Amino acid sequence: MPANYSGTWDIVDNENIEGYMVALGIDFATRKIAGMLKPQKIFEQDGDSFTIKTLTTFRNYSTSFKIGEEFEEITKGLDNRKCKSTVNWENDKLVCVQKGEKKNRGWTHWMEGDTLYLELKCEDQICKQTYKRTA
Ligand code: VL7
Repeated sequence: MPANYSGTWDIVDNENIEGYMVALGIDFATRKIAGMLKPQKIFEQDGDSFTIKTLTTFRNYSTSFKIGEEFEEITKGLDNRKCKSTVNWENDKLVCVQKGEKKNRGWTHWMEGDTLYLELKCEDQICKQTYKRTA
């Protein structure tokens, strides 16, 4: 049985979101707003099918995928690029590779009890986020 990420998670730590956004080419004004946000993650998981919603007071972002199946991801409201994205299990970690214009782009999630971790990477930047389960 794979890990079950289903639930609601609130951010408690956000390290180097600025560097990650610079690597994505996000403009200064948007970075100043986005850097203040406290995202909430809603995971819906049914076996190997996932929807991950990232909710904020400014914008929301949602992605749905099946493990191991490449999909076209349009990062609407983020940097508005197209990626060929694939998410795989690495043990109980969820590892996403986002192939596209930006090198070394992707993210990894893992859990330890009621703590959810996320590393977002783009080029030479890594943003490290920590979430606590609230539902
Ligand atoms: C990554 C924010 C900032 C542009 C707007 C800020 C909008 C968020 O990739 C993501 O999640 C994965 C892993 O959980 C699943 O889709 C969302 C959001 C990081 C990067 C970029 C600033 C503009 C705030 C909706």
